[in-house]
Amino acid sequence: MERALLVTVDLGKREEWTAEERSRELAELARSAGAKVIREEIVKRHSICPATFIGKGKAEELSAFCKAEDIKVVIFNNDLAGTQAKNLADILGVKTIDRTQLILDIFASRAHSNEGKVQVELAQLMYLLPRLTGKGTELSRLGGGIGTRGPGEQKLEVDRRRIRARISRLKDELEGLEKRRDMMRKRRERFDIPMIAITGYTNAGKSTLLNALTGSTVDVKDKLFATLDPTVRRFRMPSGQETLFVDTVGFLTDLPHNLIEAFKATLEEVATADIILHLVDASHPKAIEQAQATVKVLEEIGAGSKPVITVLNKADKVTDPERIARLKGYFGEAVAISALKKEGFDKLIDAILLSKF
Ligand SMILES: Nc1nc2c(ncn2[C@@H]2O[C@H](COP(=O)(O)OP(=O)(O)OP(=O)(O)O)[C@@H](O)[C@H]2O)c(=O)[nH]1
Ligand SMILES: [Mg+2]
Repeated sequence: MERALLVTVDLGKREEWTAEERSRELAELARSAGAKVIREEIVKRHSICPATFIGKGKAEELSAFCKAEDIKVVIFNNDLAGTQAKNLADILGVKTIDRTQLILDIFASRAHSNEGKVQVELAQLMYLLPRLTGKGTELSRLGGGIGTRGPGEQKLEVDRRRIRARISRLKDELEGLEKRRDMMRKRRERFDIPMIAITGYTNAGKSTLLNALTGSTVDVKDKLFATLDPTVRRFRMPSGQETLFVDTVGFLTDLPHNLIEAFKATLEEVATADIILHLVDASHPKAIEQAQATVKVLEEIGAGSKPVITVLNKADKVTDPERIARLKGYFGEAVAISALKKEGFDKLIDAILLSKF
């Protein structure tokens, strides 16, 4: 496991997530990428330092810490500009990556299908392109591990012209895959099987719900972004009606835009569904903010006007009896379930039947 130092800059603005909360989530991401978080540093500043982001003095202080603690990677919670990343790596003396690179790295390690791999490589190259300075030697300096993995790992080109050519080839390939998907969708529509998309923040329990309902065996992990490729399974309603449930990639606050763009095809499974189940981890302290981030992504992918059923999952884990009632109050209408204990499914199915049939 790579020993990691996390750095979050606190500009003192009042935001929905405090710097500490954002740092907690970054630590979860880092853990999901296989890092061992040694320290979470919160740097308070009035403004960003254009050259080194956190200021030269602070960077030198952290550099000493990295040496003393054998840190292998420093992960910044904000997106770094190309020059900032370069200057920081020079001072820190270890691999320096930002939140987007960390997320891309997790996606890269989870991509199994051909389509998933193409989408991840596309997102990685789109991230890289505007950041290449000069001849682009940054990649070789990274030296393996977190932040450098990917389907295109061996191929990650450093030449702008070749990257552009590769991006357009990958886009063509995706278009071909999308056409196939379109055909499958049309076939589905002809048979009039309603499609229900399980969506929500990463780790909300989407795959657990799919497995519990349909007896499927999608990988369930207490990790962020365990699922990347969509899985579709049949489910017969008690009324006998056949339905299809789809489990897809989870959402996150400030999901890198390149990633959303590259994953359009996967996310279309959600946008074209008849009903959206919005799974919320009711036991998470930031449940409401996570739900807001999910709604934002749903709007961004054109699923904003679909019928949505809010599902408060992990109700078994909620100890405060008032909490579920409070969350129901916040969301208007919501169904509380435990995907793990298979509780509340009757009410969930009632809600689905009410909204569609
Ligand atoms: N206590 C409790 N834990 C749950 C419940 N549902 C899921 N979990 C746990 O939450 C973690 C994440 O579950 P997943 O089903 O992988 O979540 P997901 O939404 O598919 O996550 P990603 O694919 O990573 O976005 C696992 O450790 C599950 O065992 C629940 O109802 N109660
Ligand atoms: Mg999953």
